[in-house]
Amino acid sequence: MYKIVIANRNYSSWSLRVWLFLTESTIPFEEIRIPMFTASWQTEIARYSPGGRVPVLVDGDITVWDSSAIMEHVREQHSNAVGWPESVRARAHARSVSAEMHSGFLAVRDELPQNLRARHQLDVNQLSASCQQQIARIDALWTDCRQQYGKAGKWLFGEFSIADIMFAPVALRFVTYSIAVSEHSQAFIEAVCGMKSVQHWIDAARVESESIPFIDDLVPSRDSPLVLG
Ligand SMILES: N[C@@H](CCC(=O)N[C@@H](CS)C(=O)NCC(=O)O)C(=O)O
Repeated sequence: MYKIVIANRNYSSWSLRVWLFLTESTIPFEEIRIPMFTASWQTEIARYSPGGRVPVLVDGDITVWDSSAIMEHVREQHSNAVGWPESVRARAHARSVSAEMHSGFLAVRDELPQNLRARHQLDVNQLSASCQQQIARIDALWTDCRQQYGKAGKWLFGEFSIADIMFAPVALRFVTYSIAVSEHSQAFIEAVCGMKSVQHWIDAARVESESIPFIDDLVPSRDSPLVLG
């Protein structure tokens, strides 16, 4: 059985993506949870990954780190796992926006860190110009997907796909920080919040005992000790 190494549910968005992918694919797995930024975090994670970050997938004597590599690896072995849309055009689009998420939106990731338990009425004008631009880009991206493919279902490309997994934690951040978005984007956020698996993850996050003060206190990212995913 696969093992996944994840961090705190409350704070770790990349852990959530891989957990959601396996859960929604109904692939059984065991979980190893290592809370982030404790004194022993780096030593403990180094036992599993040379990259020093989570998530990590352990598949027998094979180790895979980085969420995209994990999803690709698992999909090679499970053809029914959550994947890409049917049509070539939608698939190209879904791959593009997923890669855009995986490699970008750094200001959003820094300035709006995942914190599922928290609620902030954030004034977006307090965010950096690049963070505001990235929020607008995400809103436009979701709106475009919903307008083009929304007739086929409630997800970004109609049917549930890897693109929804990539953006699910972003939808949850927009709830945490009360970020206003278009009606189409709001429908996507509500679809994510309505998932049983997501609610299950959030319920477990609520009862975690650890607190990461620089995230809970919304310390400006330039003063934060580390960049989160
Ligand atoms: N590109 C990586 C990002 C992984 C990542 O940044 N994970 C965060 C947790 S969500 C982490 O391990 N942060 C610890 C650190 O920055 O030391 C992926 O897709 O898995």
